[in-house]
Amino acid sequence: MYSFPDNFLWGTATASYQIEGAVSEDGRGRSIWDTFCHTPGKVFHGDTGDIACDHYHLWRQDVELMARLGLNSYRFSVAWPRVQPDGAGPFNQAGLDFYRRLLDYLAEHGIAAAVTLYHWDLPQALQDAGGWTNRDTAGRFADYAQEVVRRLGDGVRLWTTLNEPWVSAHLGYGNGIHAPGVADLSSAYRAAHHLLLGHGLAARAVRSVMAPGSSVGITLSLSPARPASGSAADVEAAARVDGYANRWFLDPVLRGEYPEDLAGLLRPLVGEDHVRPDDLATVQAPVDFLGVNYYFCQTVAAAQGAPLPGDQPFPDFLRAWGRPSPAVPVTGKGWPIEPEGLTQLLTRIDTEYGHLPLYVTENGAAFPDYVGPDGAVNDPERTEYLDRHLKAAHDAIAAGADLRGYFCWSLLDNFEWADGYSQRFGLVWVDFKTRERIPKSSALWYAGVVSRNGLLPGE
Ligand code: IFM
Repeated sequence: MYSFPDNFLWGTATASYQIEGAVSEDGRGRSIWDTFCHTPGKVFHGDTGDIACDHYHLWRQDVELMARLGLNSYRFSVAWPRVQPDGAGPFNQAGLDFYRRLLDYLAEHGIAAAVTLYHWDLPQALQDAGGWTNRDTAGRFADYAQEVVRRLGDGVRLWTTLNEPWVSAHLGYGNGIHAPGVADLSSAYRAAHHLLLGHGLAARAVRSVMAPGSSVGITLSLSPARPASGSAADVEAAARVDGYANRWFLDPVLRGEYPEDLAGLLRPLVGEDHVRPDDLATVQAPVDFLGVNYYFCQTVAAAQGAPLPGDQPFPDFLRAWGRPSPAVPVTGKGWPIEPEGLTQLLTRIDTEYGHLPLYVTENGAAFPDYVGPDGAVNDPERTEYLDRHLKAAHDAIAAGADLRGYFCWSLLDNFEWADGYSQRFGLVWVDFKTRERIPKSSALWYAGVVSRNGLLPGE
C-alpha cells in the first residue's frame, strides 16, 4: 500500500474563467480573457468562457459532486473582475457573495478551501493601463488580495497569491498565445518582475489579515529541464532552460535573488530599469508553502546546426530547442508523460530550497474522452496517468519532501485557454451544450484512492 501522510489534502483544482461563465452577471467587470476570446483568431474554434461550465449557477451541484467523491479539499480561484470590476476602487458585493456562498457550502460538506487570488483573469481596465508591464498593477493586486481575504477570510485553508506567473508573463506578454496577446521579450520580463513583486506585496498584505489556521503561498508551474545528450552544449542549454522555466521564479520567491546566469544573458536584452533596489526583498516575503504545478519535463538540445524533426525553439536568447522525449507516450495535448519528473522536482525543491511544506496544486492530463453507448465515460489513460504520478509523489515523500496535498487538474472539463474546449482535463465530463456532468471512470478510481488515503500496490 502506498499510504499518504495523515491529514493529506486530496482535491481537484479549477480556475474562475475556465468554469464560471456568467461573464456579464451581477456586476462582474471585463477581464483580459473576455477581450482576447472575442478577438477573432485568438482561441481555437472561436470558443469563449462566456458560459464555460456555468459553474456560477451550478456551483451547488459541483460541491455536492465533490462530496460524493469523498474529496476533502477544493482549489478554485477568485475572479478579480467579479469582485473588483475595474481592478481598483469599489468592490462588488454580489461577486463577493458568490464566493461566500461557495465557501460556506464547501465547509458544510467538510471540504477545505484552497483559494487562488489570481489565475490570469486580469481586469481589462488594468490592462488598458499596461497590465502587468505597469508596476502599479503589483500594488493594485496586493490591495485587491488583502480586501478579498479580509472579506472572505473565514474558512480558507490555503491562500495562493498567483497561479503560474511564468505562464502569465511568457504566454501573455512574451509570445502572445494567451491574453493580453503581447509578443515582446522585454514586456515578458517586466511582467514577470511585476507579478513577482505583486506576489510579495500580496503575501504580506494577506498575512496581516488572514484568519488563524490559514496559510499563504504561491503556485509555480515547474518543469525539470534535462539535456537531450551528455554533450557539454546540451548540458549548458538545459541549464539555461532551467533558469528560464524554474529558477527565475523559485530563486526570487525563496532566496530573494534572480539567478545570475540568466540575468547576465537578459541584461543587454531587456535592461533592469524595472527592478528597484528593495524589490527582491519584497518578493521574498515569507511563504507558508509552495504550490507546484507539474505536467511534463523539458528535453533540451543546444540550438546549433539543423533542428531535428519535432524540435521546438525556446526564445532566441536561450539558444535551445525543446526536443520530443524519445519513446514516451504523450497526452491528448501532446505533453510527454513522465511521472519521475514529479519526484525529481519535489525532491529538488526540498533539498535546494529548504524543507518547506509543498502541495501539488495541479497535475493531470487531457485525453480525447467520449461518452460511450452506455452513457459512461471510460478514461483508463487518465487513471493510469494519475496512478503513476501519485506513486511518483509518494516516492518524493519517502525521499523526505514535506508534501501535504495533491489537487488533480481538473474537477471538470473546462475552457482550456487558447485551446478552447478541445482539450478535456476533467475527472468529470461536461457536455458543453447541456452542461450535464458525468463523473468519468477516473473520478471513481480517484474516490477510492482518497477513501484509502493511498494506492494499492497493484493499482
Ligand atoms: O488549464 C491549465 C490551468 O489553467 C493552469 N495550469 C495548466 C492547466 C492545463 O493546461
